[in-house]
Amino acid sequence: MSSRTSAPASIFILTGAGISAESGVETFRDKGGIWSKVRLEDVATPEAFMRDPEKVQAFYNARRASLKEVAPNPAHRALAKLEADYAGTVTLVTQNIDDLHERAGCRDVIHMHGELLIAFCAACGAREPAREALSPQDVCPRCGKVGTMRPDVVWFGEMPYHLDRILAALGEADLFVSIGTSGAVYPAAGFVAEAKRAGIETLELNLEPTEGSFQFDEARHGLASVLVPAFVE
Ligand code: BJW
Repeated sequence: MSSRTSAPASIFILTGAGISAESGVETFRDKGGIWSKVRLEDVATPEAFMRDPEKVQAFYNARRASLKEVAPNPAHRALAKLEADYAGTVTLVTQNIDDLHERAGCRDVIHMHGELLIAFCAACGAREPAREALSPQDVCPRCGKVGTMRPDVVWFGEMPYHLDRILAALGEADLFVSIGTSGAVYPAAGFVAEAKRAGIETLELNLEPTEGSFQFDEARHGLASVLVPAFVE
């Protein structure tokens, strides 16, 4: 790891939309980002899905379709290399619902906000691959209900996935690295404070300073495609 004298035994990495930005995936809160075009209350809450499933499915269908047009960038590839080569433990937690970490070669990615390429039945909990568009007319292959299949993503007001595993790994880490996230959404936004409380070293890699930058021991600003490979080398 650059600028370190002894490598840490356990690295906890949190990624956000910024790591996929240079692949062509839209971020949420940057100028021209997703939340400047659509109200999150209309597409990213369970209430929105109940009120207007067509609109919510169309929003995610468009994002799923555009995933086919993008590819991992050097930042995703650098983290895959780190996971493969590092002698200690690497825990990779992403808030992203894309599959670019996996396509770069990462084997163990914890998707705390779910995955766009999985469909989930709100009635019985069945999960199945979702490579194509979902529709409010879809039938759950397990329970047979109509209109209950939704993208397996975590909306506002829902509990993020794998929190027990995530918090356990954070508690055992020596270094917390936050990459390409504005730190606007909890509970992920609270991980840096959690790390500080536990005496863990903290590093932010982001295009620009965030509201939470002051909480990190060190913050480096620039493109993820430059900062992340430099960090890994
Ligand atoms: C670059 C770059 C380049 C650009 N290189 N960098 C306090 C405690 C707990 C909960 C709450 C709380 N206060 C409020 C809440 C509730 C709520 C919340 O946080 N609201 C806030 C708005 C205040 N949270 C929830 O509802 C969550 N659930 C929950 O809290 O359950 C109860 C609970 C309680 C206590 C403990 C545990 C649980 C669920 C949140 C679900 C978020 N869902 C979304 C959408 C669904 C998936 C999808 O459609 O994709 O997830 S919202 C959206 O934001 C998406 C993202 O994963 C998430 C984070 O965004 P991210 O990744 O940070 O993107 P941006 O755009 O904000 O930032 C990008 C950054 O990249 C920028 O800084 C750029 O500068 C940078 N960048 N290009 C490097 N090339």
